[in-house]
Order: sequence, then structure tokens, then C-alpha cells
Amino acid sequence: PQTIYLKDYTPPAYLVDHVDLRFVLNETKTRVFSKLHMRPNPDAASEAFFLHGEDITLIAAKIDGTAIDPQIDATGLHHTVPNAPFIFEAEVEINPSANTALEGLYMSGGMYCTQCEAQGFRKITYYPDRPDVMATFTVRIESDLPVLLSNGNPVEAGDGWAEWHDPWPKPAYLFALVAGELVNHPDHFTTMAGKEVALNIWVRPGDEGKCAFGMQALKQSMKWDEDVYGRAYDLAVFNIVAVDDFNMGAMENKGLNIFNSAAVLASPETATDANFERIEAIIAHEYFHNWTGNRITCRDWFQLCLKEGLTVFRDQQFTGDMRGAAVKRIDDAIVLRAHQFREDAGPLAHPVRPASFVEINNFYTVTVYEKGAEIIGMLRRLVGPENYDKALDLYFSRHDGDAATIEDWLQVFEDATGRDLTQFGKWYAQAGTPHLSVSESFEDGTYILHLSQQTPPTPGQPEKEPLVLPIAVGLLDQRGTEIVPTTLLEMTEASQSFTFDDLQDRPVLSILRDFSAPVILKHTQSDATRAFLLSHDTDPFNRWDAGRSLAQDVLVRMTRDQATPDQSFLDGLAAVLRDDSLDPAFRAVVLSFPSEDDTATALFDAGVTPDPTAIHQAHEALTLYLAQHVQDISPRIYADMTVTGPYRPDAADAGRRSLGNRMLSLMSKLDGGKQAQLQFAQADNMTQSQAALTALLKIGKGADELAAFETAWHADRLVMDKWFGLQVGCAAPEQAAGTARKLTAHPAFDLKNPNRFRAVFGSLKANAAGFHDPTGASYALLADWLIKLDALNPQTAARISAAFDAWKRYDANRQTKMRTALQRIADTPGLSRDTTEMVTRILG
Ligand code: B3K
Ligand code: ZN
Repeated sequence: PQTIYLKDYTPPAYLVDHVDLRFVLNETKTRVFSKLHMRPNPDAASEAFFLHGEDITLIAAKIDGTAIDPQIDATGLHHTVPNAPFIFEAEVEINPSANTALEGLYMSGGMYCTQCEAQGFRKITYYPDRPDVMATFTVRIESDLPVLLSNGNPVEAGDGWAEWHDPWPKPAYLFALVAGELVNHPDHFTTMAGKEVALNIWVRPGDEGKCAFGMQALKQSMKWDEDVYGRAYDLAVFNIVAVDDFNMGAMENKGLNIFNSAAVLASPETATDANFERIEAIIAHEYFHNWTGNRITCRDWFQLCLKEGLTVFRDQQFTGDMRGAAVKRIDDAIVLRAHQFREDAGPLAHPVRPASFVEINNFYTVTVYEKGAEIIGMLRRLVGPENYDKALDLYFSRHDGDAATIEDWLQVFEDATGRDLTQFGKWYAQAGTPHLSVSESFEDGTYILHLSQQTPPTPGQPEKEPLVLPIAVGLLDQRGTEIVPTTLLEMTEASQSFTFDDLQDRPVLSILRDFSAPVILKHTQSDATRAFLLSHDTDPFNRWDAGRSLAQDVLVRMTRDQATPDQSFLDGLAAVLRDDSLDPAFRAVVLSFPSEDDTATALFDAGVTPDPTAIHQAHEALTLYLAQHVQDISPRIYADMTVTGPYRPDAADAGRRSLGNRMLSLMSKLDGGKQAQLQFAQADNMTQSQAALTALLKIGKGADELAAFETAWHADRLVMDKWFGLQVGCAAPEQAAGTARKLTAHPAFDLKNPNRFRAVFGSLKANAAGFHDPTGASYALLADWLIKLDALNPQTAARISAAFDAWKRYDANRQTKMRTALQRIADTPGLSRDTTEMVTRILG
């Protein structure tokens, strides 16, 4: 397969000013009529005329009304065209029911829907399918189905047809079409400019009762973007459609967002607190793309982080404002460290702006999204919130309507603030996570902080340069009083020292407050100092992180030496638990341990080959020690956290349930599951039933509850995804592969539904000891099913193949078995470009 390079970018040879599309929908033979108003690009480097097109049958084509016989190959259409504006017309046939890749136009549960990002439009008709070609679209849909939707504003509709017009020029990846027997949850919003916007969430009949929360989140997002970024909505309607078969969470098509039903549908009975929070964030994310992605899009796919990093940063700010900034920052750091640091440290490491790719769909990664968002956060810290707002205003005014680049983005900040961002820009090009080493000295009232940064090599990038690191520090005195409040140090060199004068005594350092830069801190602080910070730090992130780092060390020691945890560590946790002045959500997150995979990383970083079986035993042991240590107070806290009244998915109630359910999981280690059975029987919402069922499955019980759950929910696809996932995720290590295999034979297992596939195999990967069972049963099972899935849906198969990315960390037995599984996938005849690229990179 061909590798595409950023350095080879050339402007398009022809531009499209306007597109007329007509769809005559049919499940197996849909006709698409297109009329492209084109002209030569004055800035073009070549005159060659090429339109992308894949898996489509050309029926007829014309230029300026005259039939042509263009040259067609597997990637598109070539012809010679006039050196002046012209009209290209085509009629093509496509087969939506045969489209199991879920890219282009496809069927899901009887409805037609589309997914065009990144390169799906070329499966709909011949077109310059690249984001720097932007056009206005008029779309006519002909079908007997009652609801016919596309981008923009409705123009006219009649019996069996509807017409839409999108006045905002857009790239083809933002095109969307939906047709089906759908019902809507309507509402409306008045913009700050006084314009009325009709809002709809469209769902299959029966799902109407699961839309209210998503609608509320949409209205909150619209308001927030006006208040915080000054950005108002720009069409008369905003439609959201829920689709069961979807490769990702959702898609920001202009005026017609299409959502995985798991990312929009929720009711108290069927969705957990975590589901509600995720839905709120995804609704916001897709809505925010209207400005950061749609009004200003990307010049080419290498610039993906321009829209994704910024939009993730915006949705993180939104969630922080809605639900509390401290816990949100902790949650984001947990995800970044667990997934992005892991990606950055392995064979799949790539810069936030990659320099090359084979299949762009393989680069919708935690690095592009989450590290991309961290870069924006660092920029905001460095220039300050007011300058950030100024730069964003300039970005929107200067680049509205553009397909922009990272250079454009940085230029805006340079122009708005006068700051030179040359070195800062390296964050976009250099892969890998910087390690920040810290040492301290104190003499005669002067405290010196010595910092040095070093980034380990990554594939294709052996040498690394120092980056600009914004490092927020504070100093405390021995009694816990803050003597130097949060100060931002700007590190630019490989090694640098920072001096603080006129101190009475040696201070206690609180560094990287609020996780001010995405780096790995190499700092040996004693257990006593960390325990001190856990109880005294004024920065909530570092307070949590001190406890986290202690817990990580305890888990590493317990894994290596089967040691017992220090009493002082358990006392520290119990003190946080008892402290009723602390937010329950914060207490819950302090009381939860690093994951088994985090411990594997910590061991690997310490030069020890991780043994997932031993890690699992250590985690189980620590949980039992903690359960015993707090058993005198856990029933009281569990009872205190009871939420009365109707279920509300807000942060306050969710935080109480989160702490209560942490207690439940500890209590069930000692009471044989009595309390969990009671909670399961009495639960009137999914958060409480799922937590109870999880607690039971984790102690090897819950068979009756599992059966009752299936009986109650067999008709609800989203709840059944939980049923599939929990069994695999909570299985004992030696039973995980067998459980997953058994579930693939269940009548409700559906290879064509990505949510169901992820429920089983995403959970198998997440069950670290089960996935790494030394027999290799899970590796082989996953390989078998990835091979089957790849033939139908390359994008999802490729994404899940990343489960094998850390194979080189493990012992010879596991390495051999993982390499064999990867090689078997790689050797499969006809393997997709997507999965081929992934397994090739993973094998290295
Ligand atoms: N932009 C889409 C992702 C499209 C993925 C294509 N493989 C969702 C989002 O980031 O908002
Ligand atoms: Zn996005």
C-alpha cells in the first residue's frame, strides 16, 4: 500500500463552487446523480483532472452537457477538461446494503445513513474527496421513507422527496444523508443574535424516551459556546440522528450530526452516570466542531489535530464548567497516562501531526485527540486566558471559511500575543512523552529546583529536542501552609534551574500542578512527603496524584515481593475516606487504584518484565487489605451516600453514587456479596444495578443476577452491550477467553455491530490478566475474530488490533504468542489496508 506524506501536499488542481446531488434511494441499487460546478484552481501545480471514486459503478458522465467516456481505475476517474469553468455530471450506482464497512452510504436497522470522514464520500460518487475542496451543497432525496434529512436548511419537501440546501461551503467529509422511519424529540434554541433554531434528535420508534438528556446537553453546549467562545449557531435547524451501527462515537456533519446510539440515548433505567457524562461530552464535542472543524476545517488530513485537539480541549473545558474542573482534570489525566502515554511509548507512537500515513482512519488516535488537546491547554497556560481569548477571536475572524493548517493556528497566537512559538511548535512534530527529572536543593533560605527533560526515541525519530514545558509549581511549609502559590515556570532547555529566595525553612514541593504539561515526572519524593501532600496540598490534582503515586508504588512492591501494604498508606486512604468535607467524587477517585495495566507500565519503566497474573493478584490483595482496613466505616459511608428522590445524572449525585459503589465493591470482598445482591434487587437505575452486578461478578458470584439482567433487557441493544461486556471484563483471568468465546456463540452476538464487537473484545483487552493469560487463549481468540471482522469492517478491526501494541513489554512466552497472533493476522490473504498498516507497525 502507498504511503502518503505531509511534505508532498499540493493544492487541488480543480475547485468545486457548488454541488447538486440527487439520491434515488434503494437498498441494493441506489442511484446518485451529481452536478459539480468546477473551475481550474489558479494556485494549482498541475492540470491533471482526477476525481476520487471507490466501490461505485459509473452509469454515465458528462462535461458541459456532452457525454464523456472517462478512464476509471480502482481509486477514481481521469479525464481531460476545459481550461475554464465547467460542469461535471455523473450518474452512479451504489449498494448500501452490501456496505458493512459503515463508510459511505450504508443501512443500519432499516435506515439509510452516511459516514464520510475521512474518505467515505468517494464511495458515494466521484468527487475531489479532500478537505481543501469546499463547496455549497444542494441535495434532493427521493424515497418512500417518511424522514429524509441532509445538511443545511430544508428547502422543500413533497410526497416521496425532500430537498436541502447548505449555504456554508464545506468539504465532502462533512456531507450527510439520513432516511428512515424515525421519530423526533423536538426543541428549539434562540441564539445570542436572536435567531430561532429548530433542534431535533431523531431516533427509531421506541427510543423517544431516551432523548431528553441529549437535548438538554445540546442546548447547554450551544449556550456555552456563545458565552465562552462567542460562537453562535449558523443554520435554522440542527439535527442529531441516533444510529445503532457506527464505527466511532459520533460525527459532526454540518447541521446533521450522526451519533452512535450509545453516545446519545440515555434513560435512568438504561444508562449509567458514566454514560450520561460521556453523552454530554460527545454532544458538546460534535456541536463545538461546527466552528472548530466545519466553519474552519483542515487543509489536509495531516492537520487533523487542528480540529480534533482544539475541539477536545473545548469539550474538556465545557465538562469542567458543568461538573467541576478538578475531578475532570483528574479523569482526563488518567485517560492520557493510561492510553496516550502507552501509545507514545510503543510501536504506534506518532506525532500529534503525523508526517505520513497509509490509512488516515488509523490516525484518529489518543495522540491526535488527547495529546492534541493537551497542547492547546499548554498554549493557554503559557499565554494566559485573556491572550488565549484574543488569539481565538483572531483565529475565527481570520480563518472563517478556510481549510487551515497548524502553521496558521500558531501564527494567530504569535500575532495576537507577540510571542515566538517556533520552539513550542515542536510539540506537533515530535512523538514520545518527555520525562521530567526533578531534584531540589536548599541552603541559606534559597531553594533551587533543578529540572531536566529527556524524551526517549520513538519509531523513526531517534533524536529528540527539548520542548517548551509549562510547569506549574507551588511550595508549602512543613505545616501545610502555602508559602509560594502556584507559579508557572517555563522550561525551554534540556536542563534548567529555578530559584526561590527568602524562605525560612526547606519547603515541600508541589510540582506539575493541575497536570500543567503532559510529561512523565521522575521525582523521588519519600512516602512521608507524598502522604503529606495527599493530606495538605492546596492543588486538588496534586493532592490526588500524591495518593496515586503512593498507591502505584505499593502495587509495584506487592507485585514484586508479595509485600503487604504499609499501614500508613492505608491510614492515609482511610483519612481521605473519612473526611466528609471532601467532595464524594474526589474521595471516590482517590480511593480507586491505578489499573493493572498502569502497574504493568510502572514495572516495565522500572526495568522489570511485568507478569499480568502476579499484578492481578497484587491488585486483588490490595483491595482486600483496604476492604479490611476500612470495614468499620464502609457501611456508614455506603449508607451516607444513598441518594434519595428521582434519579438525576448531575455531578453531585453521580459523585455520591460513585463513592457509595466504591464502598460496595470493598464491602462485597468481605460479605460474600450480600449488600450487592440487595442493591441489585432494589436498584431503580442502571448505575446502581451495574455497580452491584460488577461487584458480584468480581467475587465470582452473580449468576442469577446476570440471568435476570438478560431477561429484563434482552430487547435493549445498548443495555445488552453492558451484559456482554461485564461478563468478559469481570471474568477471572483463566476464564476470560472462554467467556468471550462462549459469548461469540450467543444468538445476540453480531459481528456487524461494532458496539457488540467492542463489548466483547474491548472488554477482553481491558481485562489485563485475562487478555494476557499465559496459555495465549485470548490472543488467539482475538486474532481469529479480528480476521473475521476485517473482511467486513476494516476500520473497527484495525482499531481493535491496537490491543497488541505493548507485546514487547512481556516475557518470552507471551511475546511469542502475541507475535504469532499478529503474524497470523498479517498473513491473512486480502487483509485490508487499515489492518495491514496497524499490524505491520505493531510488529515493527
Ligand atoms: N470527526 C469524527 C471522527 C471521524 C472518524 C473517521 N474515522 C468524530 C469526532 O472526532 O468528532
Ligand atoms: Zn472530533
